[in-house]
Amino acid sequence: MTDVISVDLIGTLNEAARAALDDEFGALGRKLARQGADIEALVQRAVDWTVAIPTWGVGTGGTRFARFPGKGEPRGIHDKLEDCGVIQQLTRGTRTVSPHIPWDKVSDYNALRQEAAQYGLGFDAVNSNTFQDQVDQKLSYKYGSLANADRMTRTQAVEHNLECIEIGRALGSTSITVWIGDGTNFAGQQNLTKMFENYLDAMAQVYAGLPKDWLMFIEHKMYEPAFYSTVISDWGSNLIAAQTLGPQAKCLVDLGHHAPNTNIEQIVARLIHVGKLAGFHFNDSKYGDDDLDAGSVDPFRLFLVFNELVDAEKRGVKAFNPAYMIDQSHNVTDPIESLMSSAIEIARAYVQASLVDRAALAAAQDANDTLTAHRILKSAYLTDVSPILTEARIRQGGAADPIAAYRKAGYRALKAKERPEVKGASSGIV
Ligand code: LRH
Ligand code: MN
Repeated sequence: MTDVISVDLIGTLNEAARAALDDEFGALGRKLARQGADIEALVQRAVDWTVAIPTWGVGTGGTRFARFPGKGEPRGIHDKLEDCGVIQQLTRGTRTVSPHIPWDKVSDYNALRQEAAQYGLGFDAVNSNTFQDQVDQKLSYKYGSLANADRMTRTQAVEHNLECIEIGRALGSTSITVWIGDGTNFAGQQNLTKMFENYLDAMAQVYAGLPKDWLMFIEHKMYEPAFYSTVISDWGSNLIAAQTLGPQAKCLVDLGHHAPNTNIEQIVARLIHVGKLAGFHFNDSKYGDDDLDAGSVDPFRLFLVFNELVDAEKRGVKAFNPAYMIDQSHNVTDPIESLMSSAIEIARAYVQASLVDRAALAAAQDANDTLTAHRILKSAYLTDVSPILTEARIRQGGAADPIAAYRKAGYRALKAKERPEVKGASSGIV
């Protein structure tokens, strides 16, 4: 196991934080005990919790207008794994990475799997990419990929997804995420039903290539890059596709892929109800697919999504095992710091939702005691569970304050010396 950041430095910083933590942990423990909750059980839930890091998230992101690369930018998957190793070493809550093909293509995936294991990392869902044209590509995806009017282009997109499955098998993944930007910019540009049927026909060929223990995650998105219609634009189209394709196809919820103010927690509840919740791409947004840090705009909404997830877990929903992944674009912050902070905010929402007194909530709901029901939920959200999250990190060898430890270690400055500066204008999310 490779510890990129000095273990002694982490130990020294944790020791300095110990006294204050013990005081806050003790006080929270007594508060929770008065509510009949066991703080040690919550620490164990925080220890067991993990969320996947997007390999494409450790490089500085951008928009269609510009991308302003930072210092020590990762040059490729090997640098990205090292950066993901730092995030896991300090937070101890990000034990897998989600790769994107062809951005993370290499010649030896078995070696890459070993390399990741060195950092204590495994591979989560592999992401295909038929929303860009590659240099050696025969047919363009300008007018779509799996839903393109041209059969040969659809076949090319199917073959790419089947190749991603083979790559994922070599990496130890057991799922593929299929997001396509296919759609139209003008009414009449394409027949909306024919596009959907083309898509279903092509996805059935990808589905046929799934190993028996694999899942296919279908990701919906309201718009962008298409601006009039998008083939898989919402959870309705997504659910029809997943039900049409079969039991191994499920619906992935990227929080940023909905209209502002959409009640995403109810979409989550519905997908759980039909056994079709694949999992999540966590991020936050105020307007469009802003890919901002999770919990940075509307942490209460993130909590409400986790409230549905913990409720399903406590109800004993069968085969309930959603995939939890981050999908963000870090345009103005150090990507490693943003991913660590986001991983902590996602774990926070999970632990807060685990605090909800579900028996009392159900009783208030049954009695139509609206305000009591809301206050029970709100009191869990308003509980500062930071001591639980910090204790869970330290017990696993992580940092009491990952961002402080990262800055103290001077990792970015070190990488800035090692990795050539990226100059010149560029744009796009990666
Ligand atoms: C599409 C998306 C998808 C990824 C891409 C990087 O907006 O959310 O999940 O493939 O971002
Ligand atoms: Mn996404």
